[in-house]
Amino acid sequence: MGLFQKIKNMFQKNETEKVVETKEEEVAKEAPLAVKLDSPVEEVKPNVDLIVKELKEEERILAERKRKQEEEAQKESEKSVKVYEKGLSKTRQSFVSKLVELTNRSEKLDDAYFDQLEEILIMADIGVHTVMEFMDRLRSRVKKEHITDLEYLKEVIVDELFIVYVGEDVLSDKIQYAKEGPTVILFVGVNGVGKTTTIAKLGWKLKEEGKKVLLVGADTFRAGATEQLRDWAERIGVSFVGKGEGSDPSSVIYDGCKKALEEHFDVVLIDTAGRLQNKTNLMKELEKMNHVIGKLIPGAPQETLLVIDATTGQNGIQQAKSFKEITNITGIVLTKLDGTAKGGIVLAIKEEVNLPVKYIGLGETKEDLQLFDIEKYIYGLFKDLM
Ligand SMILES: Nc1nc2c(ncn2[C@@H]2O[C@H](COP(=O)(O)OP(=O)(O)OP(=O)(O)O)[C@@H](O)[C@H]2O)c(=O)[nH]1
Ligand SMILES: [Mg+2]
Repeated sequence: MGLFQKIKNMFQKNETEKVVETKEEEVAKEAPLAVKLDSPVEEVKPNVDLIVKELKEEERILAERKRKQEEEAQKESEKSVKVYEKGLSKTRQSFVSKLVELTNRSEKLDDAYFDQLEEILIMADIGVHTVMEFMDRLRSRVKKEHITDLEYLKEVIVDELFIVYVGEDVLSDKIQYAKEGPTVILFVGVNGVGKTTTIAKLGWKLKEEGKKVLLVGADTFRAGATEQLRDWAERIGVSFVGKGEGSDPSSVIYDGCKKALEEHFDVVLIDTAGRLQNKTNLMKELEKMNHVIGKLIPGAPQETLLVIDATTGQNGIQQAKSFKEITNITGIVLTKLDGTAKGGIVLAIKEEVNLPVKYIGLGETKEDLQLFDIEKYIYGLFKDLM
């Protein structure tokens, strides 16, 4: 089955699964009871009745609990799909409506059609190389499958975009947690991209998952940066370590890691200053930070996430290339996707910098940070086509 159908079925499937499971549960519930009820031994009957009653009650409670859990998971998933839908609406409106328009006004699949499609994709910031690869794949598939139906072609486009993104790759989009001891995540990125806000959103999410979270304010460069993070820590109800403006970021990190070890924190999120003006200095500073972290907590930082502002388009891609040269970036957080019509940048990052997008920011509230999920992303983009 193609991705288009798969995503289209995503929600209906959830519904039918629920119905099927309920039926199975009912059968399972009846079976052991039938045996007990058939028992011919008279004397123990009152006992059997009691046991049956208790069993029934226990099963009812278990079934109820399971149903609630499933309901919660379903609600979470629906909520997350909604955040994607809403956050990608700008991109969808410009990108998909252009695609629909093109399909409506074209009569056949000719060179003019392909040229205009190419233009639409490039306008969405998908990135020239990705678009080229995609167009080649699409042209050869059209030829091979003798596709002439423009409606069907829309489905093929969704499928092929997915394939271009996933490729043969094994890049992990999940956060790597330490097997033991605190997991340290270092956030880097230029000014104003959304590092501090992302840390707050992620801190809140992890706390909700039951983790003990520590925020470390190692942006000692910008006035007010420490206070901004401290305020967030208070608002989301997690711990905080920070020093005054101008102190050595590595010494703040030292204090943070020490506290994390002594007080058994699960996750340490470190905010850093966003400067890329002087590459050599930044590289040295990051080296020092990594050294301090690794010395106190072997194997850490488990993740160094580069935060990029999606509204800056190709500029963001350049930042990713530069940061990749100076330190070991393990993933990208792409913020402000809600503020751009060029949400195709997700695909360009993959193609041009070959780093996994781990989280995306789809708005300013704490719920708006989402683990990147290619299927929800494609659904968010193409939902009007389905
Ligand atoms: N719409 C939208 N706004 C966002 C998102 N993420 C962050 N912002 C906004 O971007 C602005 C800058 O965010 P910060 O978190 O302060 O950025 P920073 O990288 O820490 O900035 P510096 O500390 O100055 O380097 C704030 O107004 C945030 O509310 C997002 O996903 N969507
Ligand atoms: Mg900041």
